[in-house]
Amino acid sequence: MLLAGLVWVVALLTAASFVARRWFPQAISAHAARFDSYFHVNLAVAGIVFLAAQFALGILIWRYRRRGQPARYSEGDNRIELLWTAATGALFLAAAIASARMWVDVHMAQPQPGDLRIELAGKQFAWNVRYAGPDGRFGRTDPRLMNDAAGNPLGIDEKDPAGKDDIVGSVLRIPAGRPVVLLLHSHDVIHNFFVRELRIKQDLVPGMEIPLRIQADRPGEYEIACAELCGLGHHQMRSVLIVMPPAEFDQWMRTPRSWGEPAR
Ligand SMILES: [Cu+2]
Repeated sequence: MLLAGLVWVVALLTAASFVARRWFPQAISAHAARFDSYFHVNLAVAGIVFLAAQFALGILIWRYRRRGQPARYSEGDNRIELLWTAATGALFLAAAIASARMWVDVHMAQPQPGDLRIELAGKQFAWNVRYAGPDGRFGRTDPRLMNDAAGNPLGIDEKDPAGKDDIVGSVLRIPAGRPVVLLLHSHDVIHNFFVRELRIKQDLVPGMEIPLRIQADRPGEYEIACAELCGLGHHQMRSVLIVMPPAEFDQWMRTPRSWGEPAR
């Protein structure tokens, strides 16, 4: 009886420690809130199954405790085994369908005509951000023009009028409450764009332009980390996502700058 009680107490304390824990940093988008509720439903279902199994274990310990008779062996019960295997399968399938939908809504989202487009390029070991500027058009780029020392890490062609007002910086600024399409590029190896508060991770793959449609609703500053081990300086590959009130963002975008002047 003592052992059965101990099993129940330990199970309850374990479950309580999971309930009391704060699992994530603040959520700043609708997707992040959805992600959190999916996680908590999973945790609740797993917790209920865990408590039920430990409770049943305690009952069996108590019911079949040693009373001096010889031990008896059980051959099992096919019906019960079939039932719990099917129930586990159904649970996994439901979880997979729900999470696949959530994944598709973020990673397969199609850019819309009114979306603000921002280029985000990763390289060992830094982030470069390019905004199209007030004209909304990106200028032509050429890899031969890439020159960090000259303030042109993305190789924008100075002769292209569309590129005259392009803004290049090392932090990512976006307006709050507006859908933004990040055009992800890598200049060398695979990197990964990761912002905890958005609950999003997306690889940057050399040779590909990967559009990622995001929307952040809460102004503030959040860390961007590279989440793909990309070389010796991987740990330094960080930047900041600054979510700004939309009016402030528009004003920042229209601030006159000379060509090649790095934006902060
Ligand atoms: Cu990296």
